[in-house]
Amino acid sequence: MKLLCSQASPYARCVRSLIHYLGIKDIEEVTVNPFENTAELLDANPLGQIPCLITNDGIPLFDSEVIMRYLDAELGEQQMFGAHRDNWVLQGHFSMIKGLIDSAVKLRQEQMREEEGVRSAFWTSRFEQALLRGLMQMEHLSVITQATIQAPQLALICLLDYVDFRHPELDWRKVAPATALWFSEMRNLPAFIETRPQ
Ligand SMILES: N[C@@H](CCC(=O)N[C@@H](CS)C(=O)NCC(=O)O)C(=O)O
Repeated sequence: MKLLCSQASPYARCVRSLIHYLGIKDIEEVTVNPFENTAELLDANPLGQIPCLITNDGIPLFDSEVIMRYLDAELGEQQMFGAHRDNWVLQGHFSMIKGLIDSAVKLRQEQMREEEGVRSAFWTSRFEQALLRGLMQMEHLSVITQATIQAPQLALICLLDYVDFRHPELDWRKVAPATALWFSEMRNLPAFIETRPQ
């Protein structure tokens, strides 16, 4: 199998961390810059987005959540999203964290606008506030007290590393000290050290 991905993408990092965490061996990671619109990426994913997994049967799979669910179901033990279809609390936590990754990426896109003048103070503040609200709520959720790693914990570590990497000015530790303490330990697990963006 082939994973079209990049080091910096937090969505690709979720998939790459899951691969390392589950000890999956037969996936070739191919670095792709989505903005170069390579034929390989556009043929597999007309959205032009990474990550995109091409299975051994040639089936292109995206987005990151679908790839994670596929790998967990086919090559894992259905441990990452829970074995029970009624595990809605976990699903809700995962959706929120995935939404926070969206906010962090949109904040980055806003900051990357070439001319300062076209950056929107409204959207910048809206994405920052969503991130801070979500992390404040995280303080009260079982995501940071559960001993095992499942999809929400894995995505949260990828989110927080990305926020520190791209948005060091965002003082999230002040509003989420328990999450910060949890993160300081979890981010050193091998699956996250091996996949951390430089
Ligand atoms: N919902 C998608 C989002 C993927 C995504 O936005 N990836 C970014 C890289 S971080 C990308 O490919 N951006 C290029 C674009 O949107 O045109 C997922 O979860 O995989």
